[in-house]
Amino acid sequence: MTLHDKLALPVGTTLDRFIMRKQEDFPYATGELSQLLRDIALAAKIVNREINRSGLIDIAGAYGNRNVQGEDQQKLDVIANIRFIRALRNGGEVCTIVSEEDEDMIQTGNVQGKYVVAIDPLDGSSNIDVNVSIGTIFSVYRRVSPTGTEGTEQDCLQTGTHQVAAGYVIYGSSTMLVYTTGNGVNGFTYEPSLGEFFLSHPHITSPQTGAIYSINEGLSNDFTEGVREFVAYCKQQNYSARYIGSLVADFHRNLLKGGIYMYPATRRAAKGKLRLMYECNALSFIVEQAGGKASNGQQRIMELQPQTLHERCPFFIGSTELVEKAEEFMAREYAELAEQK
Ligand code: P6P
Repeated sequence: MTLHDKLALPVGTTLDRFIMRKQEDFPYATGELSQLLRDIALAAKIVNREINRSGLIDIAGAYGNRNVQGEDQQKLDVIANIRFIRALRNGGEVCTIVSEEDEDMIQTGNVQGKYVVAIDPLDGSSNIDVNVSIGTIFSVYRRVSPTGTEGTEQDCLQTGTHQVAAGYVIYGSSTMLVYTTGNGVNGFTYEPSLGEFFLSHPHITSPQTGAIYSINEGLSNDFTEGVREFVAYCKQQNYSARYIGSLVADFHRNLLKGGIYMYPATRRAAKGKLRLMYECNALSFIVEQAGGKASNGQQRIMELQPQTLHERCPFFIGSTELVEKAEEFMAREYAELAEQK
């Protein structure tokens, strides 16, 4: 490389340019999904700025309401929800949104919009005040109802296999957007001085196995025997216990390094804590595209048929060999459950 070349190293591929180049991966691509992804990236840049300032302006802390999940809303939950809904509404491509922060479907008014988005605008927000990484998680579906009308529950309650795109934003030591449109997984790192996401992690693939397990062991007394036995197996293997309490942060680390994240059913949460529509399906699409696996302990997450917008499911996601080992430990209890039916 000549001195001249060294003087002005290329800054890399922006998200916009990457999306446009990949657009030809889509049959009959008319640019609407590309526009939708840009709308999400715009909202992510705005939310990133507000998260980074939250200690300086009065937007940290509790909002004073409880969301449909019965969880205390943080001010930034509300702000992030507004930002993503507004960006998707203004972008015009999305007819209906399912958000963790809203009990009912949100009609954007874009009745010609071909897409539906399910989103957790800010997951792990209880960690905001202690400066732990948090994230946004999103899924994109093509509507099944005719354009020209409002989106329907049928548009929203599709299995994860029908996702046309999914991704997450991690607001951490750096802010990254990681997404898939079914042609592999790519990661983009935000450069705030330029206001752009740049391709930093092309073609992300997840190790087939790993030595990290992520689960809230404080709930161990509530775990089923199979989960307890798998956790004991991880300890026998001298795996590292890593649990941040922020799904996107735990998932992102395990995606890159190999490992398994688990939020099983417990006595208090018979179907687990995490939501199928806007947490489990999105991350399952990502992990499968990266060579990993995601199940509820017995079934592929993306084949679960949602019955309600905010339903929860037990969640085991990460390196294929670790998820399959966990499923082996749980097989006996699932067989016993099947016999009882
Ligand atoms: P627990 C955050 O509330 C969240 O939804 C995930 O981000 C996180 O992994 C999990 O819940 C933590 O739950 O019960 O271990 O505090």
